[in-house]
Amino acid sequence: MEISSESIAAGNGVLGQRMLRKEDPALLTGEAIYTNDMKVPGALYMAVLRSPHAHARIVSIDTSAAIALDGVHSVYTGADLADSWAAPMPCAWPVTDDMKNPAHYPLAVSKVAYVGDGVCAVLAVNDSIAHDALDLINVEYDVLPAVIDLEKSLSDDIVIHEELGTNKSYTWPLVIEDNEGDCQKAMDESAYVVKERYIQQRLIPMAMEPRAVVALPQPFGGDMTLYSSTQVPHILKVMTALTLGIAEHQLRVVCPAVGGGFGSKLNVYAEELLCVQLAKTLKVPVRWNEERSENAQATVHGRGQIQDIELAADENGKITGLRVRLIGDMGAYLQLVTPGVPLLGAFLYGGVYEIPKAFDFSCTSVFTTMTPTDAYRGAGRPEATYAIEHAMDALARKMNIDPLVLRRRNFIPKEAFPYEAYTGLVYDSGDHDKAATVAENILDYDAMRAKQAAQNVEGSTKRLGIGVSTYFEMCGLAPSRVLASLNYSAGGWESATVRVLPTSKIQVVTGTSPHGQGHETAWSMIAADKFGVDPSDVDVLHSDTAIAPMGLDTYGSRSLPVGGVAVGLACDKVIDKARKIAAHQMEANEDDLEFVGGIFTVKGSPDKTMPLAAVAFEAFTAHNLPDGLEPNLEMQVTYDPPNFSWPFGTHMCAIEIDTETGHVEVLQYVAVDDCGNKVNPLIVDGQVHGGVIQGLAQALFEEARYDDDGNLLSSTLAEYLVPAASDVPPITLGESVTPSPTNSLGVKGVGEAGTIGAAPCIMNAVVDALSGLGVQDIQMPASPLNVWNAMQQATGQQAQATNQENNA
Ligand code: MCN
Repeated sequence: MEISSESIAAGNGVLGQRMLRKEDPALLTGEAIYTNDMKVPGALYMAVLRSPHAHARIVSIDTSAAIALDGVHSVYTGADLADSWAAPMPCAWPVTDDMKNPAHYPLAVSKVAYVGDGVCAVLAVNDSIAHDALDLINVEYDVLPAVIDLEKSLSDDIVIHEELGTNKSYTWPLVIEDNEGDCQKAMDESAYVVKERYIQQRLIPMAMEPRAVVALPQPFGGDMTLYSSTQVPHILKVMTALTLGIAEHQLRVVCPAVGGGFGSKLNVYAEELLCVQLAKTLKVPVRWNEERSENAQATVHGRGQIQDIELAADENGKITGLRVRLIGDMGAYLQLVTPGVPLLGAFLYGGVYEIPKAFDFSCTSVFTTMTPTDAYRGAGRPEATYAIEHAMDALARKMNIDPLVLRRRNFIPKEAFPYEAYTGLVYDSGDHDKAATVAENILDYDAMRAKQAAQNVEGSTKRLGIGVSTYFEMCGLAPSRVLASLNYSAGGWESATVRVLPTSKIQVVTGTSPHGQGHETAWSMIAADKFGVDPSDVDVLHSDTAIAPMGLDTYGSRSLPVGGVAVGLACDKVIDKARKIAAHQMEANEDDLEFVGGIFTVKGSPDKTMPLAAVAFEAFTAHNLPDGLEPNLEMQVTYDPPNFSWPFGTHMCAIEIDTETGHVEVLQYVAVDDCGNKVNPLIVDGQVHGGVIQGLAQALFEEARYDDDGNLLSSTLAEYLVPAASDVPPITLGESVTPSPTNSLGVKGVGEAGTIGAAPCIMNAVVDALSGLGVQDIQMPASPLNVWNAMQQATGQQAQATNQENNA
């Protein structure tokens, strides 16, 4: 550890130190055990036959040749298992009372609805035999037309789930009180109105580790342990128990090391349910490991929205009204939180600006014959931020003013916080001008604009673009009662248990489930800071429902502002109890005790001391405790925050476009992400770097492409371009710290911040570089082809306009 014990003993604390992550040596040296590394004697290997058609009826299935293959144990169709499920696969977010949700089972029974839909499960003695057997299964399909286009889907010409009678799942309006239709008035009467359509292309999350499952029936008791590469062991346990109709206390879910998820492992998947069900029936372990192309088809996708946005402003550019109409692409079925994703963005279309109640939002979501969509880093919030920030740039162009100047005219001022927004939500704190100023100074904004003016002259083949984006993020995904008002089925609390062991080492048990975020380090630092010990003296236990029975897991950048705060509060409770024991032992009044650097001292009597280690041992032996006090130093806290956590920030970048190839090069990237107090700035920096690259990936590289027949054209890493190390630009991080006033650590989440700011920042720069050539907008990703086409189209239109002028 880089922090000296002298410094800790002096009460200097460890919070805010750039400590290396404890978990990394095992991850980096290959010692960490991932689900697929587990050795499980006697396990059967599962492989899933997937539909090659986007939309088809299953006419017949012949499994005889597969069953006859040496090493195959058994083959199951959807019909074979139809009676195994107590309930369909879960969707935990029925956003409206009339939402349409087709019954969805782990294997399709009569119809498939996307390429990759599971049709049969093979169990064999090893993985390769299981996969070989898939080729021997003969399925006769009656192929139906695919539904790929969201607007065509809404017309219901081809209904995917006939029992629903429509492809529309729901329409959800954000109802603003006292609004009285002001939005239309603003559109009719304001000096400026921009009306834009943006497409949020589908993205494939591509976690480094694809999914993997081991279901292990325990001998004697009949209980089951499910090992899964998931972000949500607790939610998975409850949902698996409900779907299979088994007793929850007889199921234990464990996540070994998990190689990333980015939201895609916040789910309950068919393969998890199949493995548990088959292991339970056969009383042998059943395991499954996802292949990379299978991951592209069978793990949820992200984004997938059409956004129509109208932004009205007065003659000074002050926003007067905002209207948003979304069409959300749900894919073939509703997964765990599919319908709720657009709602998470609904509250953020106003960005960091003073928006009047002249706001009108609704989202209509439709089924298509593509892989289901669900949460992907940011989940609704990057989409919303993209729309408002890209529209702000369109407005600035229309007004012919600098986009940063326009933003500043609309910022919610620092003095206005806590600020009740047009949506009724209260933003707890913010200082947008500061974040923008820090970014502006790092980029040297004015000098960059001057450089741009000199460079982007007629005939220049390297055009400079400057991008700006700002954001507010609603994260933490709590409090529970607000989630209830959105029809979300779970709460937003988190649980922590802290115990000081007899030898004074500390154990923290958390309900969060890290999969790359470094909670072992960060939670150790929180406890070490509270107890005045070295973080290496703290052990963090997580991701096993037998050890951490209560929890709501990791997503929505909730772990620190909810779970980490719970850890801090549990430490406080333990210290309160230790204080009683120390006071009793030292025959002092507990109010007269100070606790600094792990030692209780009687105020004014520096010789009268008792270290935490001695208190812990007294608590353990329980020979001389105050009357009525229970032995041991262990406390539990379940924390439900009073508000969401509201990080914010400004991103800026400079890019250069080669007009002869359409290639975009990011020259410089600046991110100022204010996440309140930082537990570990090194982890925060890493989270922002990763997040920025994911936003940049949406802007420049990634797209899940389908053909008209519903075939996924980008199911390998050769076709689905994730950025390589050489694509990563220099990133400079600027400092802004505005502590959250709503939690005891003053922290806000940061896990998604980078992603939220980055895509609009890059795309604003791309359009900025080319607007002088007449380019109005470019569809993401701004690949060389899309950029080149946009330039050709704009140049063509300009030439046509000049011809028309000349002819007139
Ligand atoms: N942190 C801090 N100080 C702050 C804020 C955060 O030190 N003020 C630290 C926390 O202590 C924690 C980390 O930053 O170690 C992230 O904390 P938080 O913002 O609470 O986010 P979560 O831990 O809940 O992580 C979820 C978030 C999400 S939603 C996605 S998606 C995501 C992400 O984190 N997926 C990731 N980061 C990822 N990082 C990796 N490596 N892999 C993923 O799949």
